[in-house]
Amino acid sequence: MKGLKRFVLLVAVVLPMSIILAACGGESKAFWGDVTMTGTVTYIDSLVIMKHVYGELQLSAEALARADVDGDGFITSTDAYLVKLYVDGKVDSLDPNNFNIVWGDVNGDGKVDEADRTTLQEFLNGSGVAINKTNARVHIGGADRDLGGEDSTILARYLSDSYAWLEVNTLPFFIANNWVGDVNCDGVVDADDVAYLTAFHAGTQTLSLQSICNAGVKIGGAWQFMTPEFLAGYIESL
Ligand SMILES: [Ca+2]
Ligand SMILES: [Ca+2]
Ligand SMILES: [Ca+2]
Repeated sequence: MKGLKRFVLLVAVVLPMSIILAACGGESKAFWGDVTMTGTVTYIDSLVIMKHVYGELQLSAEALARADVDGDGFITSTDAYLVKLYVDGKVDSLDPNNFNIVWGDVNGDGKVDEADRTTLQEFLNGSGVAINKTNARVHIGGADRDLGGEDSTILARYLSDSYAWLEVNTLPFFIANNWVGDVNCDGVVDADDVAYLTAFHAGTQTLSLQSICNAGVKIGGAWQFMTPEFLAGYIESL
């Protein structure tokens, strides 16, 4: 009962107040995506959402409200991915009211059909046709990359009913524990990953969502990124 009261209080008071504060306070205080409640949105928020998705931590009620950045009512890898895109400067806002993602709707007409596959193919062939790049990015695994053949393949499989929904391919990708430390996502954990992580900590390397997961480590009860020294020690212990 106590827990329920607390939840109701959170929803009734804290959440609306946060929204009002966010609305009044402009960009000074992050709300959407800031699940760690530090006031800013970073890759750590993306990591924490992924850890929630895979049951490695349980987000609080307020964190849950902040995490559903695509506004579909569920916390999924899509939310973590959008937070990452925001940190990378590839989307302007994490307010679900500000953007309406329709995965696979490459041409932005509100529906997903054969025309989207044709448009994506034209884009990939360098025709210069304008597309909705967020909608088009249906393959979100692997290292950071441009739109490519994987997106086209997945869209084709969806249109031919081989896939029940777009993004289904992303889920198995994030589960394997043996990816720990494989920061550059090449399938092995070695000195190259230390170099990659060093570049990330120096601010010269962005991380893919998979990299973010692979670089995460729980220290002192909180998820954070490995330091290059930590990773080097981990590799030594293998
Ligand atoms: Ca969501
Ligand atoms: Ca379309
Ligand atoms: Ca590696």
